[in-house]
Amino acid sequence: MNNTFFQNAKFTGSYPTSEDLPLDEGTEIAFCGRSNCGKSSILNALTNNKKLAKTSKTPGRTQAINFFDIDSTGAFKIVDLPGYGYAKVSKKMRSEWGQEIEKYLMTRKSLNALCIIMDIRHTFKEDDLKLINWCETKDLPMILLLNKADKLSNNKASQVTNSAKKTLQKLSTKHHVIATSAKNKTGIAALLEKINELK
Ligand SMILES: Nc1nc2c(ncn2[C@@H]2O[C@H](COP(=O)(O)OP(=O)(O)OP(=O)(O)O)[C@@H](O)[C@H]2O)c(=O)[nH]1
Ligand SMILES: [Mg+2]
Repeated sequence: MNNTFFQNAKFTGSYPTSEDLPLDEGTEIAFCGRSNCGKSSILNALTNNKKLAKTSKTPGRTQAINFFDIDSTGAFKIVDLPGYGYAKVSKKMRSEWGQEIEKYLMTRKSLNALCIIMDIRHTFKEDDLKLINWCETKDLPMILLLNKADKLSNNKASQVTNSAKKTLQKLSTKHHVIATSAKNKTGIAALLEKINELK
């Protein structure tokens, strides 16, 4: 499959709260995960556009709900959610972010699937598990990415991937586990394929 479809992606807006979001129509896939796991980098790798979503070495870069139109009709969107679990943000701010993410997840009718991203070196933190369980409860399809796979040997990366697949095997909701690297594009073609199936 070629990814020319994704290469016309456009940033359409940044929303500090879950109120006043773009119209709840068409289909959306939301990217979520702990701060610094590489959500914005994966989006850029998918769309082959390093400038699409802002990335940063400093965790907590994405502090709003960012919308991207993937096709020109706006019928298919990707949503880059703020990262969770960033310790250096005040408790109050963290809980406000959490609430905004939760409100978005609970109310958004066009949300078709969740792409949960983890750092392959630090899998399954409490917040990740919460999201996975939430997908199961809502019967929402999920793609789990083990990102920064370039930080491990191929052998170790496939060990972690297999073990993550085992952890999820009891889920009844449709799910996929893919080891990715936004840096060297490992797994990006597989991710494109799965998104295309789910959108
Ligand atoms: N080595 C390596 N570095 C990566 C990869 N993906 C992202 N990074 C780096 O990790 C840092 C964080 O990436 P972001 O894409 O900004 O992460 P994020 O999840 O959007 O972070 P927040 O917006 O803060 O939640 C940046 O320095 C990226 O260059 C990867 O696959 N491999
Ligand atoms: Mg980001």
